[in-house]
Amino acid sequence: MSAPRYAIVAARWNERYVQRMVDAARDTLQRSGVEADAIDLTWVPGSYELPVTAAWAADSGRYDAVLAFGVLIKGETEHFRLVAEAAAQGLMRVALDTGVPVLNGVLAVYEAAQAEARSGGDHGNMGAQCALAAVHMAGLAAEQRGRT
Ligand code: RBF
Repeated sequence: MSAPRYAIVAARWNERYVQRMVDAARDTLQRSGVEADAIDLTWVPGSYELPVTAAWAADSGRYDAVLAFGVLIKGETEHFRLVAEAAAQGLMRVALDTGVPVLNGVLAVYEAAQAEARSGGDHGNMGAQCALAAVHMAGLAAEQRGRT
């Protein structure tokens, strides 16, 4: 079996927090034995663009899992919730349509401090959590392929 490959798709909005999640994801994947050059990163404008980009990666057949990262911080309106829900549903659809595990690392928070806490602060790092989940799911997907 060929060495596992992972795609990371990341949204530029609130990039400072997203970058920390991407860094933690890379670090955790590599600590799990993934080669640095087996991780491909694609930046997109915002979280709303994550699902189609995840679909391109999943459809390519090159990746064992796709990790999607974004940060939505509530402004004056509920727009952050709409985008978060659209991203979550879109990412789930990609996973179910392709059978490739897609990890949802999109934070939807009320204030920047909550994003800070979840991208390497008091509440851990969503990037590392998604990377561990990605490795787990890639293993399950490989087992599943072995059964069929
Ligand atoms: N994208 C994010 O990833 N995080 C945000 O906090 C965020 N806030 C937005 C707020 C508004 C009012 C709008 C219009 C867009 C926002 N986006 C955000 C961008 C969105 O994900 C997408 O890139 C754009 O809507 C273009 O499709």
